[in-house]
Amino acid sequence: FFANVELVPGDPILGLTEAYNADSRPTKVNLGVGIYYDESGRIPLLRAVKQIEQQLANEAKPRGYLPIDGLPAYTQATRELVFGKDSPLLAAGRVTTAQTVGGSGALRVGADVLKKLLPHATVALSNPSWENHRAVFSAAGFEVVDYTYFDPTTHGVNFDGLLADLGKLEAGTVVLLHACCHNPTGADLTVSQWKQVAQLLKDRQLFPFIDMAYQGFDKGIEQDGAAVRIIAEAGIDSFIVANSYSKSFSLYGERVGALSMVAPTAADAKAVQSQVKRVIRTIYSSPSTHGAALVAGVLTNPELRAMWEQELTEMRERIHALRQGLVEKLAAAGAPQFGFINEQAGMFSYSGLSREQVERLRDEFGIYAVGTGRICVAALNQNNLEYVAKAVATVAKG
Ligand code: PLP
Ligand code: TYF
Repeated sequence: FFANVELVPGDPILGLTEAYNADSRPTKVNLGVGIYYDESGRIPLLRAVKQIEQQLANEAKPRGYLPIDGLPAYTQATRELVFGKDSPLLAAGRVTTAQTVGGSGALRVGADVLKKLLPHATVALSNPSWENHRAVFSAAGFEVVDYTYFDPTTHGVNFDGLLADLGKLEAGTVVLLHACCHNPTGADLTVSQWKQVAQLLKDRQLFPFIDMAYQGFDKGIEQDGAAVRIIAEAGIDSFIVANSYSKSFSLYGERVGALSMVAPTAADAKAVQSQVKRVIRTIYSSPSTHGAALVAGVLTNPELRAMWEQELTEMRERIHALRQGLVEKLAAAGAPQFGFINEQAGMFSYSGLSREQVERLRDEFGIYAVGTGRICVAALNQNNLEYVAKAVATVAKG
């Protein structure tokens, strides 16, 4: 049966890490995958996470199955973080949240539920978007289209193009929106632009599907969640938020995410939750315990929560400093045209480097970036910053 099976291409981003690992040059740098590394080049284990983990180890609790939709303390704390504790949607019981296998799991479960509820919808993604968005929504059976997003000349958002394209979509189209720290470009909407987008979505009866994988990585927990609140305040009665703690808790491998679905009434939310549970039951039955216990333990303990918020603040401030350092070192190396990196948000920057320039970075310098020119700023540190800046300046000169 398995003779002549088609070999399909691997994930281009995760494949870069394999190539990086196989590279023997000591000066190599991996700017490919979206992971936050600390100043020593390691993935941090946050102090708050370490504390709760030790506490839980001491308690040595049994590991029964979680409910299909996950740990209640986790889903409740997530709802409050994502929508804001004082959100009228929460008070009205209109938000139903399920723990999922990472943000990726939230996207896929959300897509499968939507396929059942809006079977004929098309899904619109920003151009460009995270490559997995297209893969996940296509795999769930949706036709996927693009809307204009990035302007390569300004390295920011082409807002007129975005409004024009969203305005042309058919009513009922699912519009995937990055809440903040847009992957791959680093170009985000301002609050006033979000308000215009929310109004347009409402007027044209488009369905918002918000992906929030980087809450707290640009301006702060509340500011980075502005898109969710603005869409709620616009009076759009049904929408989805997929969120991930992979980055904000530095818990990549624990696969901690959640799917929140907003419905017009509390009764509708109950029915929606039954649909979510049916989908989860038929994929993996119920989620795993450990990561969710860590996140819930930190979010619900005032002391640990304050510690986590402080650590999150340190991570985002360090990213800002790295952006600034990179821009300065690039200018010093004769490439002053990269000032826009300071205007972009989150882990990523669409650097504007061509595929050929990215290849030269890899071949000549052992610096790995995505072929589209996306670099992960959060992989820089004081040891590699100057090396990277000089290499980028060299290939940018041509
Ligand atoms: N959405 C975006 C935009 C991402 O960049 C990521 C990155 O990992 C995810 C979703 C998936 O999150 P997770 O790693 O928790 O599955
Ligand atoms: O875009 C990134 O680099 C992160 C990590 O299939 C990632 O979101 C990349 C590819 C993938 C899963 C996660």
